[in-house]
Order: sequence, then C-alpha cells, then structure tokens
Amino acid sequence: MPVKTTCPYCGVGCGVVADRDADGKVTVSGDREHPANFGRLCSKGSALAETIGLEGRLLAPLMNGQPATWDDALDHVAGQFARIIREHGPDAVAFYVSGQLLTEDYYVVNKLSKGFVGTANIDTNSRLCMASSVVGHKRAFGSDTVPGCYEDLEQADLLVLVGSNSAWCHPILHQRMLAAKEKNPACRIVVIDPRRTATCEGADLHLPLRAGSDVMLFNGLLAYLAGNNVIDRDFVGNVTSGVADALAQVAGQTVARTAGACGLTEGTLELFFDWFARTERVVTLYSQGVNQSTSGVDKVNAIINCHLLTGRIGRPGMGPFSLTGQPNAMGGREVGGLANQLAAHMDLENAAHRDIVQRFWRAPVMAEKGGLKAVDMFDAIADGRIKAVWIMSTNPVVSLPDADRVRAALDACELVVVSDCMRHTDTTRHAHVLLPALAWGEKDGTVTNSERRISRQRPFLPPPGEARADWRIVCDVARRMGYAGFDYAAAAEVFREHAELSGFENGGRRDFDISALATCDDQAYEALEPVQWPVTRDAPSGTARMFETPHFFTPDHKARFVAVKPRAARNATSRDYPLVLNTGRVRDQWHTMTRTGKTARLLSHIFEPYAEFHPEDARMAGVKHDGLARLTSPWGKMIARVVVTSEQRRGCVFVPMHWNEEFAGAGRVNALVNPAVDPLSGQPESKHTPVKADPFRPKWHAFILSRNEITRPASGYWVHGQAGNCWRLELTGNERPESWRDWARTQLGLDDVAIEWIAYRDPAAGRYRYAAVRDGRLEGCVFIAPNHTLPSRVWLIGLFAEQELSANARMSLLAGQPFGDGEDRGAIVCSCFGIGRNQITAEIRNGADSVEAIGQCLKAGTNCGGCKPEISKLIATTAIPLPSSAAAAQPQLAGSLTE
Ligand SMILES: Nc1nc2c(c(=O)[nH]1)N[C@H]1C(S)=C(S)[C@@H](COP(=O)(O)OP(=O)(O)OC[C@H]3O[C@@H](n4cnc5c(=O)[nH]c(N)nc54)[C@H](O)[C@@H]3O)O[C@H]1N2
Ligand SMILES: Nc1nc2c(c(=O)[nH]1)N[C@H]1C(S)=C(S)[C@@H](COP(=O)(O)OP(=O)(O)OC[C@H]3O[C@@H](n4cnc5c(=O)[nH]c(N)nc54)[C@H](O)[C@@H]3O)O[C@H]1N2
Ligand code: SF4
Ligand SMILES: [Mo]
Repeated sequence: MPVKTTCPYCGVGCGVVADRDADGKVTVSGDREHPANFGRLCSKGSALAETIGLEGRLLAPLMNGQPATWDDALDHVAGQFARIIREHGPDAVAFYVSGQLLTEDYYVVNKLSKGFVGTANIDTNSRLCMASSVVGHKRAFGSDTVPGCYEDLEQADLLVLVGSNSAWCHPILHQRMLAAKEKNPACRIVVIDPRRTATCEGADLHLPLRAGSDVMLFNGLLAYLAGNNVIDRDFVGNVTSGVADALAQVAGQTVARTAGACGLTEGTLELFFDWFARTERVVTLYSQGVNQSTSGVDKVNAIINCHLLTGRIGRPGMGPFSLTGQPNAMGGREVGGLANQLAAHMDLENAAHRDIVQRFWRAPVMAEKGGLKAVDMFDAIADGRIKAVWIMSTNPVVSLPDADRVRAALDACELVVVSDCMRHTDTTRHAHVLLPALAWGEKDGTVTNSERRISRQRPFLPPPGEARADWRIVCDVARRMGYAGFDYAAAAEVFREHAELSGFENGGRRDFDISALATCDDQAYEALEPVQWPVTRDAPSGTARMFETPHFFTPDHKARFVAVKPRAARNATSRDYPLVLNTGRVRDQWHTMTRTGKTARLLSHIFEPYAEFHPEDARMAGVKHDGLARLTSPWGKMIARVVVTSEQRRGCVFVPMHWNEEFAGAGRVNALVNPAVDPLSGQPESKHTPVKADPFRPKWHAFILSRNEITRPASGYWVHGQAGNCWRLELTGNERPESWRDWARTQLGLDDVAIEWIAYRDPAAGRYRYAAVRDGRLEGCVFIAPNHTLPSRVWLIGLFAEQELSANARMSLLAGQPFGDGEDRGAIVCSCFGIGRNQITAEIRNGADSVEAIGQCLKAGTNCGGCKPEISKLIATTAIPLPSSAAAAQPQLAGSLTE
C-alpha cells in the first residue's frame, strides 16, 4: 500500500509517496497531489529510499556504551534529572532540541521543560537557523508570521533572493520559480549573495555584495524608494507606525554611497533599485545569508521596511518571505521551542500568556524568564552551571560555532543524554546515555513548511529494534519524574492538545490558531490533508495568505517600521586573519551527513570538504587549485581541498558545513567558526569568521577503493565514504612505510593466496599502484603519489561494477588511466543518473547547446533537475573547438573538486 508522507529534509516540505513491495523493497516518489511539489523531488528527496537501511542505526538504549534496557535507561535519566533539579534547581538542567523533531515531539518536550521542570533552558538548532527571522517578524508584525505562500512566488514579477542558494537548498521551490519565470517573460530574478552560486544561473542579475552589508543595501533601497516617491501612502499612513524614524535613519543615503559601502558598482545597484521601484509584484525571499549574522534581525527588518513602504504585503505575488530550513522549523516555532518563547506563539516574558499556558497545562511551575540560548547554553554546560543536558535530533559538536569548545563542554558535563537514530555521530560519542529514536519512515506526526503548511509524516516501515518515537521517550521520562499530563496514547492525542491550546483564550489576538483541528479524531488525523494555518472555524480549510486585511498583531494593530543602522561584523578581518570565512550547504548533502552521507549516489557529486578561493586570494595565500589548504581562525583549524574560482568574492572563502569526524579528518568547519551572535536573536554569525589560509603539503597522497569497508585513519587529512559498489578513502601522510606493498595489503585487509596482485611501481617518482583481483573481479586498489594528481576515481569506481576485469581494464589499472574503450565520465554532475562532466562537455562539443539537448542525449537533468544550473554553466563555459584551430584551454570549474 502506498503511503503518503513528507520529505524529512528541507523546509519546502515536499509530499512523498512511499511504497513497500512484498520483499520489503521501498520505492519513493513525489506526491503529485501535494501542493508544495506536485510530484517533483530533488536529488536528496529522490534518494530517500537509499537512506532508510538499518546500517549504522542506534537500535537499543546504551548507558556508558553498554546495552541497557529501556527501563534502566529511562529510570536513570529521570532519576538523575530529578536529583540535579532537587540539588541545584531547575536551571541546572537543559534540553537542546531540533527543527527535525515532529511537532508532537517538540510540543511535549517544551511542555516538560517550561511547565513541569520549570526551566526555559530549552533551546533548539533553530537558534542557528530561524531565530533572526522570528525576532524580525515580531518586531514588524507583533507576531512570528510568514505572510505569503508559494503561489506568491509564481505570481510575482520580481523575485529577490537575499542570502539564499535556493537552487541547492530549496530546489523544488527554486524550480517552481524558474518555471513561473519561463511562463511569465516579465518576471525577473535578482540574487544578492557575495558568491556566485548555482542560484545565479537562472537569474537576471547578481549583486555580489560585500559580506554582511545587507542592512546598508536595503536601507539604500528604502531611501531610493522614498526619494522616488514609491510610497503607498494609504497603507503607510493607516496601518503602519514608525515610518518617520526609519526614513530619518536612511536620509541622504545615495545610491553611490550605498554601492560603495556594499562593494557594488553604482550601475548594477541602481538597476536593481529601479526594478524594485517599478515592480508592484515583488517577493523578497531570504535565508541564512540574512539570518546567520550579528545583524541578522536588522537585515530582516531592513527588508520588511521596503515592503511596508510600498504596501507590498498581504497581496498576491508580493511580500517578504523567509525560507525556512528544516522540515519542521516552523512547527518548532508554533510550539514555542526556543528558550524565549512559549507554546502556541505566546511569549514567555508575558505574564498573561504564562497564565494561559499554565492553566491549560495544569502545570505545577512555569518558567518565568527566558532560558539560555544555544551558544550561551553550551557555555553554561562548559562552566558547570548546567549539569545535565538532553540533546534530541541534532548534532551540536558539528553544527554549533566554536565546536571544539562544544565538544569540551559535553566532556565536562555530568550527564549527557542523546536521543538520535544513528549510533555514531560526533555528538553521540560524548553521550552517557543514548536513546534510540524512530527515524523518517517510522515516525508519525506533523511538520510545517515555509508557507505555514502543516503536513503529515506517516510511517511506512515497522519500528526497528527497540527504537521509540521521540514524543514517547519524553513522556516516558516525564512520567517517571512524577509529572501528570504526559499520558498520551498516540501522536494524534498530542496534536489535538496542541491544536486546542492554539485556540485557548485566543480570540483573534494570536496569529497561530489551528483550533479547528482540535476536534479531529484519530481517523481524521490519519487522513489530514496538507493545510496552511491559521485553520479556524472561520477558515476551516486554512489560510493561504496573512494580512490580506492589514490587521497586525502589535498593540495598535499596525505594522512597525524599524529604523536599523548598519553595523560591522563582530569579528573583523585583520592582518593576521585577512579572509572572511563563509559557510553553507552543498546540493546533495544534508547537514552533518548522518543520512545523505549513507548513499554513494549523493556522495558522488562532491566527496571532499573543500574551500573556495578567489584566484587573487589563492595566490596571496600560496594555495593551488586541487591542492590542500589549512584554514585557521582564532577558534580552531581545518584542512580542505582547494577550489580556485572567480565566482568567489575577493576576500571571502566558502567552506561547506557538512563534513565531520565520521566522514573526514580535520574537515569540521565549525571548529573555526566564531561564536559571535546577533544581540537580539542570539543567532550565531555562521557566515562571517576571520581566517587565514596556508598550503597544507603532505609528503604523499593516496586513495583506496575497496569492496570491504576501509578503516579510517586516526589522524591527519582523510575523507571516507561510499562510492558506487565500493568504499573510498582519500588520505595523505608524511611518514613513508617501509613497503608500500605491505601497506596496501594491510589497508585493504587482503592477503590471502587467492588474491592476484597487479602492481606498478615508480619509486623515483614516488608513484605506486596496487590492485587486488579475486577470480577476475576487482576487490580493491590503492594508488599513491607525491601529489594529488592521481587517476580518475570515477572511472576506477566504475570497474567495481564489473564481474570480470577485461584485459583493457587490467592494462588501464597499471597505466592509471582508461585504456582502449574505457571511459572516464569525469566528476559526477547529475547524481540521479551518474552522468559526469566529461560526458557532458563531449556532447556540448558535439553540438548540444541547451540543457534540454543534454537531457535528450544523456538523461542528465531529467529526473530531479537539480544539476541543470551546473549543466547550463558548462554550456556557457565549454570551449567549442573551431575546425581550423587547436582546442582552446578549458576554463577551471568548481566541478572538478569531486575528482
Ligand atoms: N542541500 C541542502 N539543502 C538544505 C540543507 C542542507 O543541509 N543541504 N539545509 C536546510 C536548512 S536547515 C537551511 S537553514 C537552508 C539554508 O539555505 P540557504 O540559506 O540558501 O543556504 P546556505 O548555503 O546556508 O546560505 C545561503 C547563502 O548565503 C550567502 N551569504 C553569506 N554571507 C552573506 C551575506 O552577508 N549576505 C548575503 N546576502 N548572503 C550571504 C552564502 O554565500 C550562501 O550562498 O537549507 C535547507 N536546505
Ligand atoms: N558553519 C555553519 N554551521 C551551521 C550552519 C551553517 O550554515 N554554517 N547552519 C545551521 C543550521 S541553519 C542548522 S538547521 C543546523 C543543523 O545542524 P544539526 O541539527 O546539528 O544537523 P543534522 O545533521 O540535521 O542533525 C540531526 C541529528 O538528528 C538525528 N536525527 C534525524 N532524525 C531524527 C529523529 O527523528 N529523532 C532523533 N532523535 N534524531 C534524529 C540525525 O541522525 C542527526 O544526528 O546547523 C547549523 N550550523
Ligand atoms: S526540495 Fe528536496 S529536500 Fe526539500 S522537501 Fe523537497 S524533496 Fe525534500
Ligand atoms: Mo537550518
């Protein structure tokens, strides 16, 4: 029976249909009826079926690394939490949770902490993600409301993407925008991002602004709009407040001054301002380039100010639009999962709200002041103010800034409890108690996407081992701590309570209201169709757009302009640390890779952690394309593969956030990231850390491909993961073993007599190649060289698919390059069909001159479409040889880093 559920990755919230055949084989496809994606899935969504295997799962509770019964583990957690609270007060314990919990899980843990334990020391990884948007919304609207809906993006004539790489991070929504643009030739897309990202491929204009200068830019826009009289006077006069102060703040800010401060040319900036001024239907979408900043909240309000001045909000095709990251970032906000929130969009610091919630919960004690926000929480763990922490569905040793300090904090903590579905993560290593949680496909509940749409996640797999739902684990502990109010029989019951609270003594005063769902019985919950909140008696089928009648949730019901002043980043670059470290995401990986890192297909696009440099910065630092660089900040260091590209703004280095100690040695970027936070939202400045770079030159480089899993080295630079039908390990070193042959055998763990060894040695050049063949089939190979110039991994990985090596393949193994009819596909661009760069450029040279033409001959780009921006870049940059002249040199492309 096909089951309808929701993708567990990004905030687009795509509907998924999962089916399991009689043999238990699962297939996953897009849900054609889901209003977020209408049947489409991106590369991560398409690969979901490959990530649900049980390898690596945590399937039973562990205490100090030893298997334990649930009873013992729960008694221990409840007993120790109760003791610490008794001895040191409720603020001596903390919960650190996640936007990847379901709303029901989130609701109960927040209830336990704020209403029963009596501490607001519960914070969430959404602090690293959405906190600035929350505060920005509340300052402007009096409530944390995302005004618009996805259809607005299709109805707009101007889409402004600020600090968003939607082509890679919200791919299906991005494709919806591109499709709408195709249909509406008047539609323009502008990208505001210091880097030229894949998102820029389909855009009309890219503004590579100086990192962190967004407030300046939008203040400049506000001044330009006012100066050109692009003001909705009725709207501003009747339903907003504070316009005079906001305009006074930007008075006299000319285009020239703005351009200078943002590092842009006056012409490009004015073009953007002019488009914005002339276009009524404009949506400004923003994501982490805005939120993750010490000016994050101000950036949000600088954007909203421009929409308020022009009255472009609450109408089709217009409005500010915060793109949420995690599948349930919004649900977490609805239940009040942040340390300074209360459930159902109420405020912790508001006594009337506390009273409402306390009576509703029949709570014995209510936390009365905001708790510690993520970064402060881990400081308090480090210095012993917090003695027990329960981490749920997040991997802070990888994802928090100053991550080595986070790790040290956990090591110093008296009791670390971690609920996760994976056994081995950088965080589970530091847990005293590990609690096995159900994963996607097994768990049951609801999530809310970027457009306020609540969708069901439904199980289609049996619960494995002893894993339990997160909400249930929380309730099991709460009951053991003696608290009433945690006797839910099923997720549906939790949902009903949450829905009821949203309507409780609401009377239209609070935006979040889904009270019409409070009476849904188990069957109705099971069948719940995707619906956008508010869902009330007046709007039983949900609400697409907020503020259609401009009634805001401020005391005077007016939207507020906020006068915002541009500020420099907290930690500026200096002579010692001259570069700005910017961090973010890659197309095929999800955060700390615990799930997307399980599939070879998703690792094939980019295998290694990398650092992107502008050519001039690379030259100054002495680092070379394809070589290795060591990056150092005052907080930590890492090593990454160098990519030199003029797509990077001068003075900035970009490193992905994903790699960690499960996948790479020295590849965890958050070890370097500064823990500076926005003063209002507490959101860390993940996009701006001063760093320096210098070349990392080990004496030898090697890679190993093996059918059996390869042991990860204990130190140095290495990267490990699955590749096709084998495992792949990249490694480097300075010590040379006595015999490379013995070393190769040990690494592969193969030395039986049935193995036939193919070997090539060139000691003078420091090159060695070993391949192990059993019954004609390749079992493993080891290649060693003095530099990174080693044979194509993609081609060698392909040999593992063959049952018997051909004579050509054997020759090729020795030669270290494809021989005869062997083909080197090059770095994989299309992960759905495994199509490489060399194949695509060959077709381009043969005359394929559009993304569609490439799709027709190679299929690349015809499934999820996520690689289309890269294909179109290849088309734009591949030199077509002229019949009379020699082939022109091919420009360097970021794509080569997967090699
Ligand atoms: N493939 C993939 N998709 C994901 C995720 C994932 O892990 N992998 N995670 C999901 C989550 S939780 C989130 S929060 C979203 C994040 O989605 P995005 O915010 O789109 O992704 P990021 O790569 O973090 O950052 C976006 C861009 O901000 C730019 N930027 C840096 N500094 C500045 C600045 O000062 N100003 C401006 N204007 N831009 C700047 C960066 O160069 C980067 O291109 O993605 C979601 N989707
Ligand atoms: N430098 C830098 N750092 C960043 C960012 C950045 O752009 N740059 N982005 C930040 C942002 S926006 C985010 S959202 C965070 C994300 O950072 P994290 O939340 O730390 O990353 P994930 O890998 O998503 O961690 C989820 C964990 O929960 C587990 N898990 C998955 N499903 C379940 C479940 O149902 N129950 C339980 N109990 N566990 C589960 C997974 O195995 C994994 O260990 O990273 C932040 N850190
Ligand atoms: S865009 Fe991709 S990752 Fe995001 S919800 Fe849709 S399928 Fe999942
Ligand atoms: Mo996020």
